[in-house]
Amino acid sequence: MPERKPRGAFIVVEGLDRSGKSTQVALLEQRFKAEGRPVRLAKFPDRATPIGKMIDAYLRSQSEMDDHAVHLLFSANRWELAQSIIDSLNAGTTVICDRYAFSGIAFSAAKNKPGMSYEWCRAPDIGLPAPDLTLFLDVSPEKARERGGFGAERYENADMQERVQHVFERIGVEMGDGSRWFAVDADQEQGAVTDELWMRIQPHAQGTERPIQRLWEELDERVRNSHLYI
Ligand code: NYM
Ligand code: MG
Repeated sequence: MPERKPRGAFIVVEGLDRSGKSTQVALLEQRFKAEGRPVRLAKFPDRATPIGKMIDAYLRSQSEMDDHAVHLLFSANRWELAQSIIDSLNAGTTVICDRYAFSGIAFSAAKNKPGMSYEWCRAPDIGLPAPDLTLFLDVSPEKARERGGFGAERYENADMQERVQHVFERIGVEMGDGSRWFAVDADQEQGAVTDELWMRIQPHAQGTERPIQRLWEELDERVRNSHLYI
C-alpha cells in the first residue's frame, strides 16, 4: 500500500499592528521555498473578495458600519476562504496565515461595546479550521512607536492597541497548553525574530498526519471537562 502523504501544517502569525507580522511572514515563505517545500501565504482580512472590499472600506473610514455587522464580515471573510485553505493543507502545502480568528476576537472585543462580549466575538469562528500552531508577535508599545507609529486606519491608535493586547493575552492563556500558541518577543531585531519563529515552525515543516482540527474544539472540550463548568 502506498504511504499516505502527510498534510501541510496550518500556521498562523498574530500580533498588534506594527508588530512586524507581514515582514516575518514573507521571510518565512522564503525559508520554505529555499528548502523546496510547498507553501502558501494567506492573509486576513483578504481585501480582494467582495466581503474583503467592504471590510477595506470600513477600515479606511470610507464607510460606516454597525460593530456587530463588521465583526461578522471579518468572520465571513475567513469562512469564504476556509475550504480553499483546507484543500491546500490536504494537498501537502503548508499554509502560513497573517492574522486569523484571534485578531477577530481581539479587535472586536477591545471595542468594549455592549452586547459584544468575548464569547459573542468568538462564536462566529467556531468550526473554522484550527491552526496547528499560532505564533504571537509580542511587541512593546515603545517599539511600535519607534517603528514609525501607526497608520491611518481604524484601530491604529495607542489606546485601542493596548486594549487589543489585553484580549490577546487572554486568548494566549486559554490556548496555552504549551504547544499550539507561542508568544515571540518581537522587540528583537528582525533576524532574531525570524530565527525564533523558524525554530517553532520547524517541527511542523514536514507536515502532519493529524486530522485538521476545528476552532475551538479542543478548548471547549477542556472547558467541558474542567470543574469550572457543568
Ligand atoms: N482585524 C483583522 C479585525 O478587526 N478583525 C479581524 O478579524 C482581522 C483579521 O483589521 N488593524 C483588524 C486588525 C487590523 C486591521 O489588518 C487590518 P492588517 O493586517 O493591518 O491588514
Ligand atoms: Mg495594519
